Amino acid sequence: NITWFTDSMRESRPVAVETRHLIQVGAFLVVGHEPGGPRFSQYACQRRTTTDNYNVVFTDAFEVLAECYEFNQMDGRCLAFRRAASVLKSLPRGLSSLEETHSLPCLGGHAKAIIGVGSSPKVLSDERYQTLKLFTSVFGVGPKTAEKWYRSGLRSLDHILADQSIQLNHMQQNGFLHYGDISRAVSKAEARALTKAIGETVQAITPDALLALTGGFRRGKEFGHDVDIIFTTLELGMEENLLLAVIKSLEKQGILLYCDYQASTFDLTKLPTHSFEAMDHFAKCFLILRLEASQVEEGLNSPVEDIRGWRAVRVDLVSPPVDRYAFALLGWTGSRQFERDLRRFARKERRMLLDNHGLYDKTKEEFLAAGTEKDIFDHLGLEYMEPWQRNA
Ligand code: DCT
Ligand code: MG
Repeated sequence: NITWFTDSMRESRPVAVETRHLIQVGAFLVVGHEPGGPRFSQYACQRRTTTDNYNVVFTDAFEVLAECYEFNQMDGRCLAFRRAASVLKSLPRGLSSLEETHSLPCLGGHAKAIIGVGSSPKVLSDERYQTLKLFTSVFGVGPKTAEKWYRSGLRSLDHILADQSIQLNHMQQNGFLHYGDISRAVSKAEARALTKAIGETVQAITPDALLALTGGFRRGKEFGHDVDIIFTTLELGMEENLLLAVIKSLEKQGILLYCDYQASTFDLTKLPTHSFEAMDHFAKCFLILRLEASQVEEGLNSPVEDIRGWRAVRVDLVSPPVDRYAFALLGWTGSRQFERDLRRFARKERRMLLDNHGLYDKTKEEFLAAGTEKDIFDHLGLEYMEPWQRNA
């Protein structure tokens, strides 16, 4: 007889809980004690969230609305819908009534209204939304450029390519050149093949290296929009050279189709930033790599009529100093919502500042070192969450 406390002891009611649900809600299942404690945290870093989403109808609707608000630069509303989606993703089953939402955090009146009506958002058929979505699907095109093109009357990718007054930058040119390939999802098998290729390249340069596939694939996702890989050398201070040598080697192997290299601007005296949206300061590169069908056991995620025998894939590489590896690994594993809330939790509940570079304790006025992700959870007084439980 296990009770799933949805809000407080007062309002608790038993629900059917299967073993897999027990695993999923983990820390938030209480067996008849801990008086009055709310069981659904407002922080994503306290909700175990796997890739099993039982409320995809609602979370898809919320995410479309969040994106729409993002296009309109209404950050508060955007975040509100992202938070609402994140809460529903952590539920061990599908919502069956509006009443069930009353005990959940982060669900505002607007979100509840959508659940009540159960309809898909009208913006889906909105021309502006559709066009901005299309334009931002091109690698190198952000919301601001998309908006500019929309305002000048452009409505399709062909319109943009035909417009003589538009000067595409190098990244955007490559975004258009490889559009068919990089707008198609990357499979887990493809991500593994690229991790193997990068791993061998790193190994050939530095036998003493750390490397991990991060991003959505580390969280157990089957598909992603890119492949995120982190690596470093055990020799502190040599990480940037390692990344440069890897890029050179990929070029020599003939698989480097595009490279945007960003040198390190990491300053170890700076306090962690408040903003999540800003990129970290480690040496990194945004690549487009050529992946051969022969490298992928299960074959490429390409249409059957595609007989080229290869495809282009977006790959991000980041190379932090080894003493910051755990922070960077935690940050690059995501999800974005999980990371946002981890930082918010640190700031609001612990008077600590966290980002991809480090953790600073404002009370003790000192940086806290970490060799593993677990160390960071420990410093924050949080139960450890496996990467596959961070799909908030
Ligand atoms: N990240 C970060 N700082 C940012 C943006 C993102 O540290 N300013 C982290 C969070 C997730 C990780 O980088 C990888 O980013 P994405 O590839 O965009 O996310 P993903 O979860 O891997 O999604 P997808 O499966 O679509 O690639
Ligand atoms: Mg990714």
